[in-house]
Amino acid sequence: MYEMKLAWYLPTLPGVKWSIAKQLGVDYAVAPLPAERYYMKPWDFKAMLYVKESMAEEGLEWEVVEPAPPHYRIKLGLPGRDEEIEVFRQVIRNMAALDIPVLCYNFMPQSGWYRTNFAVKGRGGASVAAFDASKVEKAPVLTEAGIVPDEKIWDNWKYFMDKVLPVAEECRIRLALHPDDPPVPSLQGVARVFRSAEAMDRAMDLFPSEYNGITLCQGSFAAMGENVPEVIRHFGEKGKIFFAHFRDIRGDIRYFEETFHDDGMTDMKACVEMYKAVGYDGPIRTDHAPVMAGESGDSPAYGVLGHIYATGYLKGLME
Ligand code: CS2
Ligand code: MN
Repeated sequence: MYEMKLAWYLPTLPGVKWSIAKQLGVDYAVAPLPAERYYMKPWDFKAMLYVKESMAEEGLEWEVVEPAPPHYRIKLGLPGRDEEIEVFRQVIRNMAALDIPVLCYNFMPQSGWYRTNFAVKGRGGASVAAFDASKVEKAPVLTEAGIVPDEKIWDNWKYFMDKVLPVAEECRIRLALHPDDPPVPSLQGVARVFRSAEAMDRAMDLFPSEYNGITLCQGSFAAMGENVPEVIRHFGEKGKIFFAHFRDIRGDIRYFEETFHDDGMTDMKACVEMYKAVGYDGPIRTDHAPVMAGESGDSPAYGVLGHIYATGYLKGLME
């Protein structure tokens, strides 16, 4: 079978999802830093250690830290960003000590990934997440950040990379920049710059380093209107894919809905063939799936049944 590292996005403590992942034949874990416990911060070495060890006990290899440590001030360039950067540097050093090779981060200010509706009905009535630009554009006021132009976000990212990339290089940890989702020019006046393949290329060119790479989020690139297999070729040929998000949508940047992984507008078979063609052998996880019949909707895009289905579909394509 093709050698990409099939992973699941998992919580940091043992439970049903860990067991289901193993029952699917998934051996790699993508996980956030653990919740604060007693006197341990999420980025404390001891906290990351018990997650790594507990997962290993269950036959799961913690391969990717996602999402990244707190970065609200970093993204907006606010006072206190240096303290947030220091936490990033500590997490990277901890990752090196724990043999966790990839850090997936994004630079989406203020909201991270964003949708205008989590109750849209997809195939068979499954609940899917949707983005309708016309709805969020109705916002009556700007946010507390005011107008933040592209250049300011680029400057903030460069400031962050100047201080974090050297530590990643020293520790041999791969920084995998996730494109903006949705890849709109701005949300309520705050720019989103990683909204095109060209912008992701610019990010790679600004810091030419074998530890500066991307998360190839197929759904985000699809929303950009990019040809996803070609994007995989483009970044894969340069060895810049550090992590892959397997998901799909229908629509465009004005309006899109998330779909089952076999029911979107992307040629998913061509994507998997392209990962193989460029020799990508890093981690890949199923990203955002519909919430299916009988499931509660309290963790949008992250139910279990849709990810089980997507994992089987991806495994079939890999085989
Ligand atoms: C997602 C991420 O938007 C996306 O494409 O991959 O935003 C991911 O769901 C979150 O960052 C997980 O914390
Ligand atoms: Mn993604």
